[in-house]
Amino acid sequence: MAGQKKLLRALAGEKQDVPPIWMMRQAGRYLPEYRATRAEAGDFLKLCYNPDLAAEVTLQPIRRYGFDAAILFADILLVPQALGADLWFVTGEGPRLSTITTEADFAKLGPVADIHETLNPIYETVRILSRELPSETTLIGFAGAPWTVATYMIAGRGTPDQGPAHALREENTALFEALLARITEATIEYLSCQIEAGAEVVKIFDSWAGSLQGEAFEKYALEPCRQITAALKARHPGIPVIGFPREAGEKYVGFAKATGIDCVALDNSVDPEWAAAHVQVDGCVQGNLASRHMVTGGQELVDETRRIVAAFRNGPHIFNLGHGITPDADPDNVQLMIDTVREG
Ligand code: 1CP
Repeated sequence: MAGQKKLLRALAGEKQDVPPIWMMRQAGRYLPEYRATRAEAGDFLKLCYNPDLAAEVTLQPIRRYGFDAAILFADILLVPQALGADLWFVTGEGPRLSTITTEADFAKLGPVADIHETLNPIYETVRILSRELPSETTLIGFAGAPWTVATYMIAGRGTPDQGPAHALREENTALFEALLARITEATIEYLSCQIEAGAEVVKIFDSWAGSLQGEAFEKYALEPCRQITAALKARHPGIPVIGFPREAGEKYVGFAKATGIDCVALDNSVDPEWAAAHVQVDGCVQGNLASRHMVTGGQELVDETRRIVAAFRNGPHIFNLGHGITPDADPDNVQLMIDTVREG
């Protein structure tokens, strides 16, 4: 595997003395250069749909820090928009979408075949990035997992407990499952186009997987991830897939085997020593430093970073945060984390 990019080597199961490193939301508001480009674009969605500027913000953290991977700059909520939902962002609050709670709402969504009309600029961003990234940097494409995307489509916004989505799932299971199936199909097409445009790895973000319990987790988090992974690997043999069933807890165990993904991304609620013993035994893991260290820094950041590197040292590992970096983070703390990981 010599000569291959560090991140791809980890995904292929190689243990490395210094793990590859990247960071969720590495292109984001904690960086002054991101804020400047976002202002130039006008707003967040205009930035997502402007291939030159979206490629620029994707490259900014690579130039500044030399991460081993770049993640396409886009958002998981572009898929609902491409399916016909209204989407807008309220400054200081977050996303808003038209809601889907009845068959009539669902009937207004368009067919999966039409999503590319909206999503073509995203594929163009991927093409620009695959030309412009340094040869050692891996390009990661992504999409939201069907359950997480559905929680926003049903509620019309982010919610603390995904209550409206759980309610629909219980009260109108047929409609809920039809919505999940539509998102699953769209996600396969979307990720497939990202791969054709040059994404070397894809990541499926299931940020709200942890709110699904028991059989519901198997049906609505694990099974869609398995279907998407199987379809992508059938069309693009060898494409590595990272899954992120956030806050899955004990359900992280066996998730990679059951879904066919190559790497499980861990949030910071799981202990790295526990995860090394129970999750990394099946293959590559990614994670899992708490994002708050990017705000607080200091010796605690160094100690916790060293602890995570040491815990995962005996198997394939991609160093990352347990969730996205927050806008109040200090860019110097990111450099301290990278230096600590790379000091070996
Ligand atoms: O104001 C801004 O500039 C917007 C902030 C922002 C950014 C930087 C949003 C709005 N999305 C993004 C980019 C983004 N979103 C990326 C780009 C690549 C990267 O650098 O990591 C990715 C991978 C996402 C994924 C995403 N969007 C998720 C899954 C991961 C996670 O954080 O749990 C989710 C849940 C979203 C929805 C979303 N988009 C934006 C916000 C603030 C939210 C969360 C809304 C909520 O739950 O209230």
